[in-house]
Amino acid sequence: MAAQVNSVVGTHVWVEDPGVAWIDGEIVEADGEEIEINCTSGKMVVAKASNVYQKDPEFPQCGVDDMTRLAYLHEPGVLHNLQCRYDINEIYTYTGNILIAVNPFRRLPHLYDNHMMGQYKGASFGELSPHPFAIADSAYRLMINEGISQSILVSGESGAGKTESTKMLMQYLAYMGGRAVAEGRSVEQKVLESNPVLEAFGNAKTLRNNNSSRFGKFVEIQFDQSGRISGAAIKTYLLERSRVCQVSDPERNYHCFYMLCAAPEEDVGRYKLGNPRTFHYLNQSNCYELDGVDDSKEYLATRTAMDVVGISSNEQDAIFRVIAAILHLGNVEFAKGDETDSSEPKDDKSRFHLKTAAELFMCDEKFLEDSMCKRVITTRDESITKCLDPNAAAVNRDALAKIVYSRLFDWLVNKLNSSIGQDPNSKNLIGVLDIYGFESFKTNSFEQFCINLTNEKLQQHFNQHVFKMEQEEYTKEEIDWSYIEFIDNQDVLDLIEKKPGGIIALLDEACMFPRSTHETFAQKLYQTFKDHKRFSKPKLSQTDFAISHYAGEVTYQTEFFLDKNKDYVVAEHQALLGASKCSFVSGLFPPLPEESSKSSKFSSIGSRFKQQLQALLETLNATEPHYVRCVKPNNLLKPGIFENSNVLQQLRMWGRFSILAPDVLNGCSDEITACKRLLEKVNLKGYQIGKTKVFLRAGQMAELDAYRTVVLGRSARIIQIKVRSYF
Ligand code: AOV
Ligand code: MG
Repeated sequence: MAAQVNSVVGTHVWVEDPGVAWIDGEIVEADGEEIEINCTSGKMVVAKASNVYQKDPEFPQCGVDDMTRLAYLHEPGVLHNLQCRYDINEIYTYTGNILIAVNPFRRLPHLYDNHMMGQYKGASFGELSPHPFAIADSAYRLMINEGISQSILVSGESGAGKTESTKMLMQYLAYMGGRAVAEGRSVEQKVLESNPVLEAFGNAKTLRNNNSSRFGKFVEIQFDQSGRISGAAIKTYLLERSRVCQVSDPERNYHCFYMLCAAPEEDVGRYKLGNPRTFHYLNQSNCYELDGVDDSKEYLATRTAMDVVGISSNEQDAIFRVIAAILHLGNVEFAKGDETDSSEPKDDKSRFHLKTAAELFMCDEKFLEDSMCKRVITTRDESITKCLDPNAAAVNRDALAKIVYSRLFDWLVNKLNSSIGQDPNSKNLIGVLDIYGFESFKTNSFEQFCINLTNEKLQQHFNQHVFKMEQEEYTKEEIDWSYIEFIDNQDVLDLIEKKPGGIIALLDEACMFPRSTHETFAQKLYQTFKDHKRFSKPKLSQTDFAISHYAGEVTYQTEFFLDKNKDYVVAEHQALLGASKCSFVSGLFPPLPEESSKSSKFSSIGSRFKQQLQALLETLNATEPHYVRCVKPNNLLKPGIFENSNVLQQLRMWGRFSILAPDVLNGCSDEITACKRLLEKVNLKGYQIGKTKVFLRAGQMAELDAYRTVVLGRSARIIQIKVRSYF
């Protein structure tokens, strides 16, 4: 490997450090491959020359706002630049035309006000400080000028700032595409206010983020001929259902439950609610409040947002009535009934909650009880009513809560779409994608599996985009690009998605065989993928499996995979709520079409999700993409803390991300000749000279600098050369 450094005594360098990833210092002795460094921390370190990187002597104190302007585009340089900027609240940095956003974990309101939006309007890209507004502005202008649909893809791990960035992008697009005079509730106002509504019902506190999106979201904003917003389509992806009845400490259930418990007395009284600590669906975790969040205010804000987006007050009442009913439902406990293996509400308290839930759902109380404690089995000749034991009844109760909640969420999304309205004539679209970030917890289930698949797909899209951009750059420079390496994660995607034979296909197969269990499913995975590079079986488990994702290895627990993959509504639940006297509730359970109620064809959540992702990627592929990559600087979710190793881990998972620099040379033949001569003279090999740029291999910039130090003297920086780097 080529030396990464000019190993002359006195040179300032970066050297790896087990604590803070990289530290800087000065070479005090260089003996071939061995280099001794006096670090600024006071430590003396001996390192191999290939592990030491040149520090830019001309690095400005506040960093540079575009990574491609770094003389040394290596890992410590990139990291140092982000940190210097973060320290002075410059949370945004470009890498070419990709925006890197480091989460400040503190409000910076001046960054996003109207004045700021005015500044970015019409400013050319790169003229002002890096900002999501600049990305949105450039997408908007490309759409207007070239008539090509655009997309802005926001990625990063959980809690990195995707949802916040997405809101700023939407805010700017609404500003650009808004009407000067508000005509009642304008389309753009509705588009913006859809965010707090969706967050109230689809976000929750997790270990990684106090406001974690538990669904994926793609908002396609439609513009008319004159560039005004004329409609929008919101698509959501797979809401995490299990959270409705299962919360682990110190996480929370969906925000709306706590908001409703903190609502004005009148509402709380009407729904017979009270302290969230009294509800089973909330008190499985000890966390009820969020730092800096007042749920009673959030309740009112959500109501206001619902007004803006056109949800009537009757509908709002029905929505919160259903939310309250779910809480009461969760408090119905079961005890053994009179018949063997039967069950009934445990005590008066359970009966009270059952009665209240029935009232709120506006359905028959006895019918509700039976739909949880009994199951009708229909054979060809007869129907048999089977009693469920208390455990099975509780599982059944949770299934009811989950299906109601998920139907409610879907209703909200449909309502938002119909209220905002679609413009069927719009040819100009800007899509903004905000998905759930990569997750790896102590236990990871089917939800994490789907979330991580989404991230894996998006990563592939990013890789392809960067590869294409580099190819174009090389073609423009008329040099050979055949050796650009394409960093690929197709093997992980195949492992998960391939049909037949991938994990999702095997899971579907397992779901269709009545005798399958999670054990047999896991065994099948072990057999099938025993030689797969990205798959492994953890030593101490007979049912877990691990996938080596682009962002790291995740171990999944198969226990609930089969159940969670099955997409069905218990017939009794359908019948119960379909018959509700409340048209809102019965509307959530429209009658099933004849064939589908008869056919027992298995419907798989995993496969449907896979298809949705495929469709999303096809949409994205028809647009010109822009990227915002969010970075989470610490896991404490606190301001002012920039943990090197944490950030590095996120940078590394992006793979190569150096987009080549803006033009630094004009294609003047004299300069090309000068470059050639210079490079020949210092005996560099493997570089390529393009029309306007010289492409060096990693480490060659340092060689050049060494040569310069020796021969030309410090000030003689003749040409600025950018280094392609691979991380
Ligand atoms: P995520 O969307 O990437 O996570 P969020 O956008 O919810 O992450 O950001 C997490 C938290 O970080 C927010 O609630 C804010 O407190 C803070 N934050 C992020 N960006 C900013 C910003 N630009 N200014 C101020 N605070 C910010 V997840 O949804 O979990 O993957 O599934
Ligand atoms: Mg989010």
